[in-house]
Amino acid sequence: MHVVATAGHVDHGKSTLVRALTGMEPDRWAEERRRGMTIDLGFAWTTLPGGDPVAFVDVPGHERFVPNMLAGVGPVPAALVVVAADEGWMPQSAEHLAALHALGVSHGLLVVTRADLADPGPATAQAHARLAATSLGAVESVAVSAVTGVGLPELRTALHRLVARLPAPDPDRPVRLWIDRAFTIRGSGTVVTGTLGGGELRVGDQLTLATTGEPVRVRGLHRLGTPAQRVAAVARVAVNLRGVPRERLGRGDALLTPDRFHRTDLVDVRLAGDPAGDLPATLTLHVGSAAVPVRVRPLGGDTVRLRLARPLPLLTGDRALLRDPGRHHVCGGVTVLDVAPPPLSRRGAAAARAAVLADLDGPPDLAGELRRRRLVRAAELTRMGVTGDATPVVGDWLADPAHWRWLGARLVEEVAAWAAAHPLEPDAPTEALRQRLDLPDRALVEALVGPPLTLRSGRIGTGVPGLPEPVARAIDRVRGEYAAHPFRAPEADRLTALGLGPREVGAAVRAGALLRLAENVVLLPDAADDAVRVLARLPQPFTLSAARQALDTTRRVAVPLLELLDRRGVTRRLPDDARMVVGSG
Ligand SMILES: Nc1nc2c(ncn2[C@@H]2O[C@H](COP(=O)(O)OP(=O)(O)OP(=O)(O)O)[C@@H](O)[C@H]2O)c(=O)[nH]1
Ligand SMILES: [Mg+2]
Repeated sequence: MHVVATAGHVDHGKSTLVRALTGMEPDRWAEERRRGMTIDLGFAWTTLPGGDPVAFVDVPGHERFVPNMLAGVGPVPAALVVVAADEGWMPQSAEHLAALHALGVSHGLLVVTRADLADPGPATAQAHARLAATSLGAVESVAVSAVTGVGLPELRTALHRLVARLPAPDPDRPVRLWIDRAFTIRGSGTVVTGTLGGGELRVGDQLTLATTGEPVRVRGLHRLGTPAQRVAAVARVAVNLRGVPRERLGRGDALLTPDRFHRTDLVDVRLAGDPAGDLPATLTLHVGSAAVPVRVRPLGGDTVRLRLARPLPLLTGDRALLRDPGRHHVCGGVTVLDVAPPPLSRRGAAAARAAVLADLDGPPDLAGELRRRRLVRAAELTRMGVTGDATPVVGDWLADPAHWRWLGARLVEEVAAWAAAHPLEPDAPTEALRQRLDLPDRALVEALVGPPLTLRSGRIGTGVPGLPEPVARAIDRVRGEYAAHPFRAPEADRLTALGLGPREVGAAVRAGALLRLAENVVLLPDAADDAVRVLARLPQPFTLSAARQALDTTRRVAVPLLELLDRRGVTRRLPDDARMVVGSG
């Protein structure tokens, strides 16, 4: 299916044309038929000569209803620009064309209607010149009369050629169905309609409502008035929703593939045409079927920052338009450059930001996005509309390669700085390093560890932790003094006299220079293995007293030492409290 919108001044014959092409009534409301004027969007469809179905979104031409017109054309890729032969180019001909141009619509036809009332030549020439200067460019034109039927067969074949030129939709794109109507059908519940531009919908799909973020389920689908299990883009589609009352949704909301969109109320955009300086401070942003008031902050050049009155599910590269509702003036199109821009707090930040944005052109580019964001979760980039292949550094974190190398070097510096400030505890806690490097996740710090750094029980240090000189010297004295009685633990007083207070002893234990058996009971590190060799020579099993004598030590040392050996599994304690050596430690 293809979807084409109408455009053109009030009373120029848009609805009459759609009626003549489809045999369907686009003006749905009694008030529209009474006043002979379209107020809201109308929908009708037919089959083209090639067999392709085409659906029309018929828009109102009256200047009061331009917002309705914009909601209709927003998601539609092609337009029929309608001009009456007897009236020629008129104000809303110009405003509608400006809107199509702002949205970048590049496929269309010029239809000069009411050709039975006047020579279509002058209106055709006039309109052709206007269209040529826009995104539509040089389009085919057809003169028609709905009264005599002249030109309608030619229009059908021109439509066939037009839709054949439309780009193929991407079936893998996430769904973002901008809602243009919401109503209730008795027995079915809430139904919404819209133009599906990409992806596909299936009965049973779970989707997210853009405005509230709440989940909804597809209960049924209709395509051109017929029930369907699945509807692929491009299509006009009606979606029967489960789990949401009619009052909670309306035009401007959207149905989204869950977790694939970033709802944002702050975007940086590039303006097409008008320089930023001339824009009023408040405008209305039209995108899809949504219209949201925005505050405009010029950044510099052709870039501005928009603060939206409510968040929208926007993607990098989206086209939208800015309109001044007071002056009935389409100010121009915008291309979304960044849906999650950094705050501008410092002086001069706006100009710096404009310089960054100057290099962007809308279509998202992964390497560039990583360079600017430096560190970002893959899922977050996807939600911004940036896709591509990159290998995460850890989890789903993606990093700019140059930034990652810089962080690695910074980590080595920070670890060295920590060691210098904490000589007794030279390994730095990962959390402290995370804060120093201002990283969002501790896993990133751990992922940065590589030679010369090592990760040991939640701390990061270089190689084997060294001991400060005075502590190392004191340990050497202990070694000398206790060589003859390796199992006689030095008393606390003696340690203090050697310069080994509780902090120094702690550092030596962490560095593996002392073995702690209990509070205030330390031995040299090889004592445990030596003890096993001595005990293995005793008749098995042996008592605590026999062990104490063989090791030439006191109960203060023997009890915790044997418990340590039990824990290591080299001795086993028997029910009568005797022990035996069961292996060699
Ligand atoms: N003679 C003649 N009259 C036409 C033709 N097409 C439309 N009209 C008349 O022009 C008037 C306006 O037609 P509509 O189709 O309602 O115009 P519209 O562009 O849909 O108007 P809005 O939706 O209000 O913007 C109606 O009275 C139509 O009967 C035509 O080809 N020939
Ligand atoms: Mg109409």
